[in-house]
Order: sequence, then C-alpha cells, then structure tokens
Amino acid sequence: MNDLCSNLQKERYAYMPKLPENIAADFQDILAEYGEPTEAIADQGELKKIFPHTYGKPVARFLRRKGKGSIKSGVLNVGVILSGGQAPGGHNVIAGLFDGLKKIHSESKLIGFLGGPSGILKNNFTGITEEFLAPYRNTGGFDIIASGRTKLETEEQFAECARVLESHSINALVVIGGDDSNTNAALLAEYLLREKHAIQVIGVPKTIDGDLKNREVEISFGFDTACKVYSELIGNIARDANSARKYWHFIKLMGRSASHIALECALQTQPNICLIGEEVESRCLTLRDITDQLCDVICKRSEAGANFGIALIPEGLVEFIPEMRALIAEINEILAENAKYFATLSGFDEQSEFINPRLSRDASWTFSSLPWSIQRQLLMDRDPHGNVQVSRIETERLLIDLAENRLQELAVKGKFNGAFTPQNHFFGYEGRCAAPSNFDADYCYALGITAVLLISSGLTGYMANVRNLHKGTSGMMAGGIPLTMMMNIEQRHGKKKPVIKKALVDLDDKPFKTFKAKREEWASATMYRHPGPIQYFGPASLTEASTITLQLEQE
Ligand code: FBP
Repeated sequence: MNDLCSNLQKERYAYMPKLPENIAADFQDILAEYGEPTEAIADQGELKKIFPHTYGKPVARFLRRKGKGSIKSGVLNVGVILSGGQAPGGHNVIAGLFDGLKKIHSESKLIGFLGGPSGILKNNFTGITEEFLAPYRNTGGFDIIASGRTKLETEEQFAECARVLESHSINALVVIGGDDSNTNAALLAEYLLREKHAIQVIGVPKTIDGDLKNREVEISFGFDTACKVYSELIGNIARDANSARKYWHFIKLMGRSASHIALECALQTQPNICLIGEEVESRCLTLRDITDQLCDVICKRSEAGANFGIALIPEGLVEFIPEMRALIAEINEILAENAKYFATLSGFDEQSEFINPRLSRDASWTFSSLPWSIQRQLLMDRDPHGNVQVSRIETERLLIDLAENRLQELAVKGKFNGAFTPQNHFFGYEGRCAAPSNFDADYCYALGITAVLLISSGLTGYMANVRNLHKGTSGMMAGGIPLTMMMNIEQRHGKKKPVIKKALVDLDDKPFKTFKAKREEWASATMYRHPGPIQYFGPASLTEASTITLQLEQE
C-alpha cells in the first residue's frame, strides 16, 4: 500500500467479494454438470462449418457436491488479456483468476499480456503475483496490465498467439472483452483445437455499454458502475438546473452503439428528454424530426415558465439517424479505399474537398448542412475496425446548434418567446474506471473464479457466466456457455462473418416500455431523481442495488 492510496481505496482492499453459493466451496466439492448440445441463435448450418470443433457444446453449470467434485487439481498456467475499452471490475476478474488458480494448485501461474491482444503478439507480459495484484483488488481501471484494441482475427495472428502461448507453457488464455473480442476468442479456440494446440480459450463478458447480453448473459460487467457514476452526475446537474433555472443541459452518454446507458440513466434520474437511438432508427426519424421533438419540449416547458431542462443523448445516436448513417457509411468506404492518399491531405479544407465530390447527392447535402466542427469530426481517424469514433463526435453540440436555429425560426413566427441557454457535457471516461460497485466487484471476482473452474474442467470456446444476478449469492448460478451459442452471421465491411450478436435496446422489453410510459410526464413536469454516489458501505438497499434495467428485465 503506498501514500497515493485514498482512504476509500484502503478500505476497498479489505473488501472480500461475495461469491455465488455454487462456487463458494472447496473446489474438490464442485461438480461440473452439462446440459444438452446447444445451437447458435441463427445461421446454425454455416456456423457449424466454421466451428466444427467447438460448435454445439453444452451449457455447463457448477454444483456443490460434497466429496463428488469433478474439478481437476493439477498445476495450471493461464494467460490473460484485457481487450477494448476499460470497464469497472476488470481488476477483480484478474483477482478471481489468480485466487482460483492458487486454490487449484499453489504452483499455478497467471501471466498478464500487456496492452491488450497485441501483448501476446509482441510477447509483452508480466507474471502476476499476490504482491503485484494486492494494490489492484476492488479498484477500477485496467492499469494492472493495460488494455488495447488490436484485433486478433487472422490465421497468422492465431499462429503467432499459439507460438507465444506455448513458449510460456500456457494451458489456457482468458480474454476479457466485448462482443468483438469474444467473437475472436471463439475463432482462436477453434483454431487451436484444429491445429492440435493444447491451449484452451475462455471469454469474460466486459463492456460498460451493456450490449453484450442475451438469454444467457444477463449483463456485461462495468455497466452497473458506469451507469451509477453517470446517474450521480446527472442527478447533481439536474439539481443545479432546478436551482439556477436558466440552463438546458445537453448530456451525451457513452455507448458505442446501443443506448442502454442512456436508458438506464434516464430511469435513474427522470430527465426531461432522453433520446434512444434504437427508437430513432425504428421510427426512421431524421435530424429534423429529432430537432422538432427537442424544440417541442423546450417550448412547452418555457410556456410553463421553465427555461431549463435536462436532455440525455446516447453517444451512438448519429449512427441510428438514417441520413447520418448513410453519410457515415459512404465516408467510411471512401476513407477505406483511399486511406493512403487521404493521410497525405494536410487540413480539413483539403479533406472535405476530397470527400464531398465523392459522396452521393443526398450524402453530400447532409454533409454540407452540418456545422463544420461536426464535418471535421466525421473525417477523423477510424478505429481499428474501420468505424467512425462516435465518442469524438459532439452530437450534443450538433443538437444544440440545430435546436438554437429552429427556436430562432419559431421565435420569428411568434411561437417561442422564452430563453434557451444551453450547456453541453459528455460523460464517458468519468465512469469507465470508477471503483467498481459491490455489484461489479462481486460479479467480476465470480467471473474470474468461474473462468478457472471452466479451465480445470477442460473446456474451451466458453464464456464464464453468472446467472440470477439479482437474486443474491444464494440464488446465483455460475457456469459456462459456449461462445458459438451467442453467434450469428453478419455482413461486416462487405464480408459475411460469424459474430456474437450485439444486444441493442429492445423496444418491446420492460426497461424501454417503463421509460416510454413516463417520458411525457418527465418532459413537462420537473421530476428529477438524484441517485447520489455509489455506496460501498451501509444498508443493503444502497450497497447491493443492481441497475433498474436489470431489475426490470428480471422481473
Ligand atoms: P468497449 O466496447 O470496448 O467496451 O468500449 C466501450 C466504450 O467505452 C464506448 O462506450 C466508447 O464509444 C468507446 O469505448 C470509446 O473508446 P476509445 O476511447 O478507445 O475511443
């Protein structure tokens, strides 16, 4: 422990994560039980061909059976990587892995590859010891071994992975990542079996975005803590808005594509407006429609004397607006085809002169009608998957600009005589490395332990899984699900690819329906809710509460 430790951090080191009862036993008393063969969610035939060795494996769950356990007790060498964006709880997955491995055999080893998947390719690693791990237990961040966004997807990369992992005598690799990283974990598991390398691969569901969930995975880790941090901040701003009564706060919230974070924060804080990208798409709303919706609420509140408000905007919104999505797709294609030349262009003027004439008429019109700052952001570097980096597009500013223009028009027509003074915010990085809530601290530690149990059960191509998360440790069930079970085939960059299906907000499910039933009331009245900070100590109603989304989904 060093002088940089805050008092909270010191207290958190002492926290012992709670485990689901089925795995909180001596390992020799834990029995792996298997269900029926499984099927992928769609495209079963094609997936069977892509994954001949790993497709259709059964779901595994662990049972406590005194003296009748099936967990093998030999020495294990396990490698681990953190992949993609940070999410609170990652350190506890590693703590669970470490403790689980030592419980299996005191000579077992955990090796962390540094900086994400590229750490394996570069053979950049560190051995994880109790002393090394201790200051990271129950803390936020991925700084223990750092993360990265390199994709492991080609046969050459897989071969290199096998070579490096074998050079460390690794028995299993644990990939802590989102849908893309776990998709690639499934491909790697298949490759290693096909090429007869005795290295297992186990995935762990991570992402604050909450879009790695399905019938089997109730939620990815990190969503709980990140939403609680953002909801605290929004609740504080809402109180300020209602005190000063002069600002409209436009708050963009992270979430690369799905709007789960915005929806959860809306349920927590009851803002005047919350846009949901999935609804925008399903109703084919244009930028103009969205602006009209915003201005409608602003005008109505103004007529009632409330020239202030809170609007939540999901980060991924732009890609759900049909004209913006079409524009972004065209720009992506032009950039992909002309990457080298484009990199030689020196400034925005040159770049937009190059892009604009290559766009279709409609896309060019949309592009030209955007403020130049947004045009510039649309032309910025793509991520390693070729996607525009939505976190760098100031959608909240775009909507403020559009609303201001529209309100001026309305004012000229005598339909708006209030004031509109906007403030913009973006909450994303504020939550990704927060100290994990008890929910995430427990969940992640359990995922780490579960991953070890899956490894020592000889499984590969599985994701560690804990179910019944809202039921308390006695009702929870830890086990494993085959990665192929969550897959279908999708078109990615012009090619058909096997992928774990991303979960977008389901407009027919309870969380959205609950929000929809309330939003008109929240728009006109001022009914803000102030969740306050995450509580780590105190009454269970505060320390053990899961997200409203999870509660509604599980009802
Ligand atoms: P993951 O899907 O990798 O977990 O990342 C989530 C996220 O936080 C998104 O919400 C956001 O768009 C993105 O990462 C930003 O990441 P970066 O800072 O690397 O651009």
